Amino acid sequence: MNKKALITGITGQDGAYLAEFLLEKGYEVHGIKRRTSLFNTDRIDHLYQDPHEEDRRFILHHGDMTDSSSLIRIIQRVQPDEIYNLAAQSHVAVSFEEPEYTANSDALGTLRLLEAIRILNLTDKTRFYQASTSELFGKVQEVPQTEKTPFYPRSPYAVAKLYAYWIVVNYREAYGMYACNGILFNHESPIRGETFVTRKITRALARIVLGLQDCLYLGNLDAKRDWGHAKDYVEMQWLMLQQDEPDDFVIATGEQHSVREFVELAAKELGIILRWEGAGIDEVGIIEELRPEESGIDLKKSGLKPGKTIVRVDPRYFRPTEVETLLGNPEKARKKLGWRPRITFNELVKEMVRSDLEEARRDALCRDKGFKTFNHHE
Ligand code: NDP
Ligand code: GDR
Repeated sequence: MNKKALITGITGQDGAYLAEFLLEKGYEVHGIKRRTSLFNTDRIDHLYQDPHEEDRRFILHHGDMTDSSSLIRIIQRVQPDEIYNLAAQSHVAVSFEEPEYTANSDALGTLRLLEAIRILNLTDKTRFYQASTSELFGKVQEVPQTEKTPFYPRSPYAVAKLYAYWIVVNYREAYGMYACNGILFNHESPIRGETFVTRKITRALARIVLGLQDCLYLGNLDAKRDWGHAKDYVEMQWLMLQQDEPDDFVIATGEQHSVREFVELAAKELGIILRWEGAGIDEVGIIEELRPEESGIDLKKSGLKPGKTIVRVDPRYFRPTEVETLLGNPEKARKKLGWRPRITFNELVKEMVRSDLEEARRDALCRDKGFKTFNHHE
């Protein structure tokens, strides 16, 4: 019998990579997607199996983290060996605009899943993974951060995730459930949501190079993060559920870069050497030099020239309370789980840039053939 996994948030970045990973391991993978007015399954369309196919191993169910009845019904039907709770309103800046919804889906949503396991008498069968976050550390109390570093959340998102973290610990202790928190630091990929800073940068710079966009507007350029690759991190989510005892783990690379450095590296990948001028909200990124021979990209058609400003600061992207710096220490995961990330920061940036350049090329082709293309600035 194949093991059965249920993934909430299967349409998201991690959900897509995890589904792929578990299918390769031979699992029967069930996913919860919410109802949307347009299709939202782009990231998992390549895994889709027609409901009429026999021996399907990839099955989607309609449900929502804010709706207990749907969660109980799905868990009852699937009887999963493992639940991966990845669903969340996951955007920190948006959580300041939708704090109540964020708490409902991210905090209470986690409780609803744990209660469903209990109500359905699955506490001995179903193992539970919670997508916890480095945002719990917020205003950091210690560098680098470990499983023992005190939490100090700095956004409605992080506060909601703090509740989720502790309710997982509580259900583990109270009911003996196999439930774990993966305290994951930022992880990115070519399928990262377009409004997170890394993807916003690689997408905008690729579009600038093809003349589809004029400028990249960013918030806090000094923010520092420990960025890894999502592909490496989903393996870890699975590993945590394969141990003798449940435990919580920090997952990080142990390396830190600023938003400014990310921009510089992504630009360099496209053959653009940037220099920075000004300070604070007046700081701008200007083209210092074009090096098409290094990137292999023909920059003649781009109309870009040294001296042109292509990055500006826009205070609308500042957050009411910011997390300035995060750096994880993944030593426990390394020792106990034998895990270490394989993909380097440079490789990550390169892969994201190349992928967004492909996407921009498709848009440029449409434009050149007279079709309309749209860009969302967020
Ligand atoms: P994404 O934003 O890419 O995906 C979030 C998923 O949750 C999507 O499938 C989304 O559906 C779904 N979702 C949101 N609200 C609901 C709801 N009310 N009911 C059902 N589904 C819902 O996030 P990531 O894949 O990047 O992250 C996965 C998890 O890990 C999240 O919980 C995030 O908070 C956490 N995390 C992420 C880190 C990162 O760097 N990526 C680091 C640490 C933690 P839809 O597609 O319809 O929007
Ligand atoms: P984060 O990721 O808040 O760390 O949460 P994000 O990429 O949104 O921001 C990282 C840092 O970059 C700064 N920043 C900007 N951010 C965005 N989105 N847009 C901008 O224009 C911009 N300019 C500067 C931010 O202020 C911040 O300091 C992510 C999410 O995946 C969470 O779900 C997850 O829990 C954490 O990572 C770990």
